[in-house]
Amino acid sequence: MEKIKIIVASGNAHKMQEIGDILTDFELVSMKDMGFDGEIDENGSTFKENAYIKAKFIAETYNLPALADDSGLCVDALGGAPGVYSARYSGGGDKANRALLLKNLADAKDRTARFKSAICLYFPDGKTVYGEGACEGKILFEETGANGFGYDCIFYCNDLKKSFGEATAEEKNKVSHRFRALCDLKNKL
Ligand code: ITT
Repeated sequence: MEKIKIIVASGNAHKMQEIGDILTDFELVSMKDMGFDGEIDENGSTFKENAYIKAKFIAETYNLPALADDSGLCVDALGGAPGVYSARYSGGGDKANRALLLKNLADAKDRTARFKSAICLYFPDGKTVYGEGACEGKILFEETGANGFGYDCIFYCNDLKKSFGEATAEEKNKVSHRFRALCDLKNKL
């Protein structure tokens, strides 16, 4: 049977790779491949709202189903920050974001944290399906491992008993917030 074509509304190549490795039952194309090279204003206050904004924009632009992931790291001792601001936490990219988070947690007794992901699949007729997932862990005291992206090397994953930076892509994709959100979405389709 022919696979349904879905545009992945993300400019993050790491996310694209993970979504492609997990969601194998669809034909996925990147928004870049569709010719989109702009920014989408993510002005929502929740992961779900931002996933909706990105998926709707791309689905309406190209008149095809579009899927977006909005995700981030939520740290208990920081009241859930950086949360939806994870990508823009320091204003200086992934390395600076990790450094700021470690600095802000220097005196924290509790380093409990979780990655969260919200996925929105938006169809051109306006129908939406959502998936949500989380992955529990702790913030490490220093960068550990070189795999992954974003906050992976400072996140100790409770399920894997090691950092996401030390995990292979296969290991991460079996337990991650993104994997769980995509499973939740698939169950609702
Ligand atoms: P798109 O919006 O274009 O998809 P983005 O990187 O801006 O790409 P988000 O707005 O959802 O994506 O921000 C998510 C940020 O949260 C991301 O840049 C990382 O810093 C962090 N993050 C999310 N999932 C992660 C993961 O699996 N591993 C490490 N960091 C992650």
